Amino acid sequence: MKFLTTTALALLASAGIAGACEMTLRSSDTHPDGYPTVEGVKAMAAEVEEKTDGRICIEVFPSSQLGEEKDTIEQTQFGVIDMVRASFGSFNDIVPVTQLMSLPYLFRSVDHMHNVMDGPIGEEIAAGFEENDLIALAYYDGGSRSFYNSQKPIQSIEDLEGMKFRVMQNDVFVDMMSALGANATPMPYGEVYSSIQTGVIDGAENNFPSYDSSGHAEVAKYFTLDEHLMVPELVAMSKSTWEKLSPEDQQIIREAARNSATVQRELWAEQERASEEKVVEAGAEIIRDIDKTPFIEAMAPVYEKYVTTPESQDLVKRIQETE
Ligand code: GTR
Repeated sequence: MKFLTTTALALLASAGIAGACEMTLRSSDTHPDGYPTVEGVKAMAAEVEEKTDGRICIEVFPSSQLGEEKDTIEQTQFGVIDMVRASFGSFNDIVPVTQLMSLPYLFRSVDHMHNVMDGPIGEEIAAGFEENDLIALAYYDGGSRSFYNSQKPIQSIEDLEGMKFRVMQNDVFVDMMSALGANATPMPYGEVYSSIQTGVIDGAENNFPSYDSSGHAEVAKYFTLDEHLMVPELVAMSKSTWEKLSPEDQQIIREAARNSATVQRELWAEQERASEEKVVEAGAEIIRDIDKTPFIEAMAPVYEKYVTTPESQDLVKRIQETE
């Protein structure tokens, strides 16, 4: 130490300060590194780090390293984890309004979903998260979800009769399967591959990027493009972490999260195409051009069960009326 001059010491100290994170926020994602949601939060992290001169760092833990989605949401509520990126479907038991937002065939297209989520309805829904100790920071794209299975090409609802499909762990999706005459097996994402492989279930449902990156395409090659669900995805922060931040830092984080949604949505569009191509090359059979009308009509009992109060009826109507 005695060989270092005071100037050198001062330089070292300032380098240390500039490079050191005063606060490191841990963010969870079920998807692997490189997946659009993981890269979206990394883009957010880069902006936050830059705008806070390295004071606030966000570390993304991919591939369910911090736990399965539902568990990590609860941990985020309690402030054990600072952030989580997850599908609205996994928030159903915690934030009631996400049940309505997870109704089958609620959104007509991805553009429709973006218009709803980026407008006043998106703000309203954010308030529902805050009541449950979560701060909604950005809505990400999850495309549309369709059925895939290991047994046979599904062309119609009749083909689903009696088959067993994994769904996310929520009642809306269980009821959706019953309405289609199939059996729902709710389970965490990480258990789906082996459950299909060992025949515990016949298949599952998801978008092309998940079907591809999870390896499900290897064990369930029949993919029916029925697009029964378009479920928004969310980057949320623990309210207890949020309250530790200064209003200025909150603003930086909000802005960076919003900007990251643009990055994520672009990456998403590319990944959807790339994954579709990849699974087809690897031997998946995509059943297109099916008649969706019977699928849409079959959902009537699900809407009857969940859209019961005047408030929920009004919300669904406003969503349907959004361009
Ligand atoms: C994916 C979604 C994940 C997770 C998963 C699942 O499409 O991005 O957040 O919800 O589906 O089915 O569990």
